[in-house]
Amino acid sequence: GTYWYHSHSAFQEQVGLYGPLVIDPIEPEPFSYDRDYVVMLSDWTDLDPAKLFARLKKMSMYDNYYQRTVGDFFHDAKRNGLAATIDDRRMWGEMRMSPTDLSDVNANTYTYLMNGQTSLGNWTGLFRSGEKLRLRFINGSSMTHFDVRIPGLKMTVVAADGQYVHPVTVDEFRIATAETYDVVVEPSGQDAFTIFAQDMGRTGHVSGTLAVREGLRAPVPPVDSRPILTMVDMGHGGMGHDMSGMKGMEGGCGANMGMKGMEGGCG
Ligand SMILES: [Cu+2]
Repeated sequence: GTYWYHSHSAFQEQVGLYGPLVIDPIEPEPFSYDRDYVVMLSDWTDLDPAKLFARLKKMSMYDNYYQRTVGDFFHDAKRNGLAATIDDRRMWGEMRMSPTDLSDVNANTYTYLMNGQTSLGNWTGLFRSGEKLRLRFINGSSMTHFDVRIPGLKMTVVAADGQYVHPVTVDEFRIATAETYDVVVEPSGQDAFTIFAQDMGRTGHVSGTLAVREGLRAPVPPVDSRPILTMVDMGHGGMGHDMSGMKGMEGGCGANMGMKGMEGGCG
């Protein structure tokens, strides 16, 4: 299956001490493919990671360029009522959190990489039309959750974290830090397809290409509009803390935002 290794010493992982591990199975696999590629996503910065960490300790919202403003307050008050808006601001204030805080460090600091290349570097995996490709996605980032899609192609997820899963066909998947997903795709009808990975907070992306030869590109979509967190995402769905409520919240988190990182807070 698809795995990876990384250092747990100091900040060595942030500076690139990691790599993919592919373990060939003894038994035949329950799916077939003609070629496979590792697609490893990561978040790079030229900053000394110790300095980055120190900055986070002093000002955790340094990278959050979308803090809510007084204008947002009046807009929300008009839409939701003054009392509800004050209540909302009080709840966030008491948690000392922000509904626009989706990741502490984002593309305002990081450059996202695909197999060590920027979008300009355009990592390319070759295929012949009609071939089945197995893409071994690995999130080797330090703290970035990516939403991944290949416009024009369905992806069939066949393994997660190195374990086979009942195949599920999707247009997009979210991959949290350290997770791996193996997907099978069958590119045809076009010479090039873009592999597009945008961060969960929609501050940036990295792209690569599946193509019939080197040097091709397909259109790269714009980054989607950014989400705003709600109390449900924070595990405060107003359902109390009984078990039935907790169950509902897990669903709410997954379905609403797909916030993998928040599941701990929900369940
Ligand atoms: Cu680890």
